Amino acid sequence: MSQLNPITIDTPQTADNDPRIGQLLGANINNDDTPKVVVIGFPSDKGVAINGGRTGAADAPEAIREQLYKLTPNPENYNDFVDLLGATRDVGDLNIHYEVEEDQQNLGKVLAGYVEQDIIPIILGGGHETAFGHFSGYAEAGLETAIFNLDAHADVRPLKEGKAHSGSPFRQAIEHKSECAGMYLVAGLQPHSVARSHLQYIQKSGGEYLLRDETNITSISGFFHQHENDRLMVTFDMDAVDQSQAPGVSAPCANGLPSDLWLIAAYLAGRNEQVTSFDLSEVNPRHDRDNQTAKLAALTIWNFLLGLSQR
Ligand SMILES: [Mn+2]
Repeated sequence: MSQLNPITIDTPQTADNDPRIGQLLGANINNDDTPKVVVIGFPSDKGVAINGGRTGAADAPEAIREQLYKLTPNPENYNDFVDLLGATRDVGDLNIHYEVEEDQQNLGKVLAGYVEQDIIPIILGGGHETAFGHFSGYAEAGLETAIFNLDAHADVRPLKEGKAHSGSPFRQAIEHKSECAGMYLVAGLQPHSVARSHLQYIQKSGGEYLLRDETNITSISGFFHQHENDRLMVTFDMDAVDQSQAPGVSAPCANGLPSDLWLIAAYLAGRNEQVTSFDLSEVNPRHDRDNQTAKLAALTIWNFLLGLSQR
């Protein structure tokens, strides 16, 4: 059975001279051509449930695509952006079994085939357990990668009763037997939401962190370039953004980052040659307000694509 379920988002109907992302995706590639970028959904929130959070993130891939498909390509670097979209394939959603480890492993197996070929996956989570499935792609392929996480939380909690969850992905990656995890960099941390022992754990494992007030464009771009690996997997947890701008998340944050900074960070990740994959996790449409968070999520992907189109 195929691991991927095709998606069914209506293509927006617009004038010929006003095409939208949904119409442009994959326009330059045939079925057997190799894409430059793939979009893949990971509709799971089982890890959030195990971590004691509010569920709903499983609905995010569809909600994000609905907003993303309606957006225009950037009118400024139009040709490059449209070319990139034309070489980007939306391969659908992973078939989820609601067994976190199994689903993460299955995501890893699909992603391994892409990262081996230098195809850039954009993964639409899911709870933040998505990120360990994302890392598993590198582990499966035997490729070492540094990890950059933009998040209110460190997500290096131990397993719960032996089970992986949305708060444990980076401890799982750091301790993984493949030893494929390079440096772990996490920015946007809320000092009132991070155990001291978890920060010590990050430092002991050779990683680094930036607290929320230290997280700005300069420090983020510096962070992107300081790791020693050729590869950098990037993961964005929507709960890093302020609750007023991202209400639809599993764990809202009263003093999060402004959405401007978040979007620039997504653009910088796209533009950075070393970034080899990207995921966006923890969007929770069940708690969204007028699709505000889904729209910000779509803009996040748009900005990452914009950066990619300018490499
Ligand atoms: Mn997280």
